Amino acid sequence: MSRVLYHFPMSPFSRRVRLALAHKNLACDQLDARSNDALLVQARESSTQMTIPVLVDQGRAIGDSLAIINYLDVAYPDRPKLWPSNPDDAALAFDAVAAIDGALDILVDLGSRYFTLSSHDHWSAVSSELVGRAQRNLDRVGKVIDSLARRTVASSGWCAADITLMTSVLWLEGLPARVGTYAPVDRIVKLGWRLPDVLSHWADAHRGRADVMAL
Ligand SMILES: N[C@@H](CCC(=O)N[C@@H](CS)C(=O)NCC(=O)O)C(=O)O
Repeated sequence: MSRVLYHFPMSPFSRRVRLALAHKNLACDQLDARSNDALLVQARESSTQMTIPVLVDQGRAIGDSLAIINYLDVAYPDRPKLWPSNPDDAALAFDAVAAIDGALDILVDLGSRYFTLSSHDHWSAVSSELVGRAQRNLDRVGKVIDSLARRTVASSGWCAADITLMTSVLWLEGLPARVGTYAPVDRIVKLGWRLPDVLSHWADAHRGRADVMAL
């Protein structure tokens, strides 16, 4: 049975899928979609999203990291679950992931897709408003994590919310060191957001995991 993941090695969206595959203990060929132009075109054209990551699993192509994670839980129900089944845990996990992506999507959009508008008169007002939203989302996730007297989002243990949060924290923490390597990184760093310390402290408990270290 073939399973291929088109990914970008440093992307938080790709990395969360790689951790999800590891959680499910599913082997997968991983193709760096930046390694050649033809591969990137092939990856983008495989799914309706036209973004990376894309998983092609047994002839089924799925774009969008969360769609891929949801798919994996449905397609492989006998493997460790990615989403908690207890409603209290599920509510926390889904809400945290929505907030994390509410921050990440804004930062990625402003630093890449929308950046061409940065010379527009209203750019400063619009981007400040959006970065404010991103910051509120990060701060909210920080408060939730701070309120939990445990190491994982769900009481049932490591799940897709932890995977999403971990890869996002690693990405946000790592951006300053990557300045000068890729123009969107430079722009995202300059947007003026701040990663709450509580999220880095939370991540400390998971940095030594074998799957995280293998990212
Ligand atoms: N919501 C998507 C976002 C993926 C995304 O933004 N991917 C970026 C790379 S980090 C991308 O494909 N950028 C190129 C493009 O949009 O053309 C997901 O969760 O997979």
